[in-house]
Amino acid sequence: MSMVQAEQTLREVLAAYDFGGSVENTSRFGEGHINDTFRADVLLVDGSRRKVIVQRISPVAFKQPYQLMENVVNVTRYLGREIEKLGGDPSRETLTVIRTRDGSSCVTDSEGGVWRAFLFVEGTVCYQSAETRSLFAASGRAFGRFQRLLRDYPAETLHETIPRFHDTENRLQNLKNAVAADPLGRAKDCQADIDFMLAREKDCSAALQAQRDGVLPLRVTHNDTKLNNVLMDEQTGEALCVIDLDTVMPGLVINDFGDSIRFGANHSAEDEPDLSKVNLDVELFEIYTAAFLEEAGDALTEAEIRYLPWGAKLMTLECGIRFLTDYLEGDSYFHISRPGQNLDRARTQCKLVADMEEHWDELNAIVAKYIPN
Ligand code: ADP
Ligand code: GN1
Ligand code: MG
Repeated sequence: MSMVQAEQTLREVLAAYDFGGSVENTSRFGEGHINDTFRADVLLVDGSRRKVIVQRISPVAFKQPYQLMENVVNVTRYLGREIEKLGGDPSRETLTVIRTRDGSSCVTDSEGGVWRAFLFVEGTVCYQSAETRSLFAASGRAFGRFQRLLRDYPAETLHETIPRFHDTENRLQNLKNAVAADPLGRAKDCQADIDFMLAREKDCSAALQAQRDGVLPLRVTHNDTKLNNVLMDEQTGEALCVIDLDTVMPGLVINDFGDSIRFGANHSAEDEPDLSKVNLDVELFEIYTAAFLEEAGDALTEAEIRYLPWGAKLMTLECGIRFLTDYLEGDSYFHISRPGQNLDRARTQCKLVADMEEHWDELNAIVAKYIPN
């Protein structure tokens, strides 16, 4: 598929929709690394305005966009029904896919790009870092609740939108392949980082082995639980809506926990070049643990709780491996806004992994408090 800028085909895409008025303005929106996200401002016939999210699904990340949309439609419909049973508002507490004029859940542009539109969840803030403890706790409750709401969802009906997404062993193999090929001659700039990751080869099997041994069960999981994939209510400060459902698939709950810790339990940006600013905040780890388990705890086994620190370490290591692989391969997967950004991202992850190792006993003691007697 040609990789034209999404802006070039956005107009065609808008023509496929009836948003109830005319689109006055469009702009790039959010700080996701994968899809091309736009906000469209619509002037309705009654003179009022609404916003919608219009998104091109990343063709690099997602090879089967129609299957992906089938997942998103079915999961949001299911969540909507569960939210309604609890007396909530599905149009704000989960994503709602807007249908095209001909009733489809997505539209293909003349370049082969696949797009979808969502109701814009108004009155929300999307944070890029855990600015306050209560914000981080709220996100933990949101992802814990997400886990709980989907506990009876028929996992076997979900498509695997990215095969082997959290297969850390395979991610490390991909890094080795990229180092061997080194198409841009970048490996020499990051030998220490490569060595750091290769030295943890055995770790890469920890969760997968537990899964193979039947210790950790497969569940319906989100798989991309960073703080900027949850919208916070502007008024109440409570988490409102879990978004970015492209990777909802069968997976390990420890990975959902772990990815949140990776991104949120520190006070630096994911691409912070000054590593002295990148530190695991153990208190935030504990706050998230308590909040996540408050909502999801009943559904989890003792082994899952015991393995939570592994989820944190593995998601961080894996994400570092992925950033570094993408850096070596020429930044084709994760969007970058400056050269070297994926290398900086990889290095923050290594720093956090090292911190987690340093605090390993402490992290395990924290989760042990939440194992029911
Ligand atoms: P990516 O996969 O690229 O991360 P996301 O689906 O997470 O794409 O969307 C990117 C950003 O767009 C989010 O972090 C959030 O700020 C914003 N966003 C996405 N969907 C909505 C929505 N329905 N309402 C309001 N903001 C949204
Ligand atoms: C991507 O799509 P986004 O920006 O929410 C990535 C995650 C990474 C994350 C790192 C589908 O998340 O796996 O952990 O970047 N999503 C996909 O910030 O690859
Ligand atoms: Mg996102």
